[in-house]
Amino acid sequence: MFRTFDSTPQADGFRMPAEFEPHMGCWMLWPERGDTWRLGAKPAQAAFIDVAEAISAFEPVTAGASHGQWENARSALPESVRVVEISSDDAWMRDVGPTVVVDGRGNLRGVDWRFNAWGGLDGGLYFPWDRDSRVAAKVLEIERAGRYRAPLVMEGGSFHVDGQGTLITTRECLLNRNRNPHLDREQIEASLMAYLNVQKVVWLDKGVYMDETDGHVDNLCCFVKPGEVLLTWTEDRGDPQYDISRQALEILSTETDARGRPLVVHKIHQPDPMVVSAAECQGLDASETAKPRRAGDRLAASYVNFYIANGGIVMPLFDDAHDRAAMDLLARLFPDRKVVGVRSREILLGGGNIHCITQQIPMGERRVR
Ligand code: KQY
Repeated sequence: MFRTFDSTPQADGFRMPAEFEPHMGCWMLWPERGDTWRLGAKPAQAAFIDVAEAISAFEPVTAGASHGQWENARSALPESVRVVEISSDDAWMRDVGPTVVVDGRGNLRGVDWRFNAWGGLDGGLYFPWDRDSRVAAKVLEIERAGRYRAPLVMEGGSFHVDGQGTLITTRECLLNRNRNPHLDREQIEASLMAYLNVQKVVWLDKGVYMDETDGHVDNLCCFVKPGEVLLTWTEDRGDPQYDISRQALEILSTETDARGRPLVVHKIHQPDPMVVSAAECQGLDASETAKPRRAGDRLAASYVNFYIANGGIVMPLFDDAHDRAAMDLLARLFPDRKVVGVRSREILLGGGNIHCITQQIPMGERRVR
């Protein structure tokens, strides 16, 4: 195994780049569990293929698949996608993969967070999660990158950085008693600063309504460039999302970033509220160890859950009346990138979206350290 460092990225001069900085590539996992993905995961696999294909037009994509699914994944994914055998408990690479940090000399290392399936036995989404817990180390091994073992229980979807010292997250997730109950806010901030080399943490309150991750910020709000954020929004005051987005807007409008800049906030209107259908629930395998799905449950649909690739944006589409405006807005906010939409309801049914199933490896040449 490549070296695991006892120090921290901050002490060693490494930082997490923003997602909009250049990438070496992108990692994904292949979906297969029948209690997350309906109909034996076939519809989800089709959506993951669409995402992998879209991203691989911009940067190299690697997908991890289990021993039992490797041949199927290899034959189903485009040739441009490298498929390696990695076992996992599900397919959320954003959350189980490493957070890769860089120094100023082209060196890459990865942060391996502690993972407890979004809350462990206190509201977590499935049990066990031991295979997920080893995914980050395996990715770093294949990438020939050294590893930091971070002391925090958290997931890659629970924060975004601007690459210039600012991190955004939510209290609902990072201060949840089911993640790091022995740490207070200051101690969690200190760990974020040490492992991501940020200087300022902006705390939003809650994530998207009914988001089962305990409010991951990657479904609510992201940086589009330093000093500018994009926030999911609704004009419907009767929708529970209204107060959540309104409150986030108030915080973002009064905050400054690590460099003292006020934040410019762009709003992106959410798709119309959507729920799980009875037929979709019936397609799931019965399970006593995963979160049950019920017909009529609201889905945490958001256009913010997109992936920023080299020269591209791969964004979720929902066959919704707001799809067009969302695409146009992203094209305006990212004028140097091509915006590609992928119909992603099958990913949403599993509880996340395109950002949640992807993890970027930032640019760097010198990995064996
Ligand atoms: O939001 C994410 N980053 C992951 C969603 C996980 C949902 C598990 N059912």
